[in-house]
Amino acid sequence: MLTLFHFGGAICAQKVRLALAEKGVEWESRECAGEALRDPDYLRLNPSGVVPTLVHDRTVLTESRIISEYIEEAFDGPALMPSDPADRHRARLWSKQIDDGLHLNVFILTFAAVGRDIYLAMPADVRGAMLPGLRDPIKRQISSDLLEQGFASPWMGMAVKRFRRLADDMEAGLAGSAALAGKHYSLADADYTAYINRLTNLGMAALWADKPRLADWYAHMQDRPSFKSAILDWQSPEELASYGRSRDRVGEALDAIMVE
Ligand SMILES: N[C@@H](CCC(=O)N[C@@H](CS)C(=O)NCC(=O)O)C(=O)O
Repeated sequence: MLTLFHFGGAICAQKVRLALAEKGVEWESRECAGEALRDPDYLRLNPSGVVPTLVHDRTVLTESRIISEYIEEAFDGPALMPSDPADRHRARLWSKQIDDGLHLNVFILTFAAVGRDIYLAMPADVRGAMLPGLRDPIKRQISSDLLEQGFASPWMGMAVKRFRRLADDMEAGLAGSAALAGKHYSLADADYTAYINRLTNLGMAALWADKPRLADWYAHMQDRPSFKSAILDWQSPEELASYGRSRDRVGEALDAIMVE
C-alpha cells in the first residue's frame, strides 16, 4: 500500500506526484494542509510539519528529493535516472540545487505573491501558529519579513536573481539535449517542471523570455500526460484565482527588480 500525504499546490509534492506518474505507480491520496500539518499524528510521520510524506506499507519516507529516488528504486517502470554515471551525477546536481536554495527562493516568491494575503487575513494567534517553517527558524524569519514588507522585502530581489541565474543555467544545460541530464527524461526534468510551472503561474515567465531552449523544454514537459495527472488535476479554483491575482501585480515588481 502506497499513501502520499500532500496538498495540490505543494511544489515538493508535485515533484513526487510527477515521479509516481512517470513511473506508472498507483497511490492513495491523503490531503494534508494548513492545520493538518500541525496535527501531532502527522508530526509523528513528518516532524518538520511539511509535505510530502510517502508511506509505503510500514515505511515512512520524507524529503521529496529522496522520496523520488526511492520511487525510482523501489518500483518497476520506466527508468527515471540516467544509466550513465556522469549523467546520474548531473541529474543529482540539478536536484541538489533545489535543496540548496532554489526551494527557499520559490517559497519567497510564492509567499510574497500569494501566501502573504492569506496569512494577513488570519487572526494574529492563528497566523503565529500556522506560519511556515515550524522546524526551520530561517524560513520562519523570512516569512515574518515577507509578511511585513511584501514585494519590497530584500528577499524578493535575491530570489528573482537566483531564478535568472537558473534560467541561464538551464538554457546552457539544454544545449546538447532535450532533457536536463543525459538524453532521456529523468527526475531532474520532473523536479524542474514543478519549479518552472510555479514561476509561470506567478507571472514570472519573463525570466526566460530570451531562453528558447528552456521555453521548448517546458512546452514538452507540459505535453507529457504526467503534467495533467500530477499538476493540473490537483489545482483548486482557489489556487488558480490566487495565481491570477499574482500575475496582475507581479509584472511591475519584476520590472523594478530586473533593472537593478
Ligand atoms: N525539503 C522538504 C521541503 C518540504 C516543504 O517545504 N514543503 C512545503 C510545501 S512545498 C510545506 O509543506 N510547507 C508548509 C509549511 O512550511 O508549513 C522536501 O523537499 O520535502
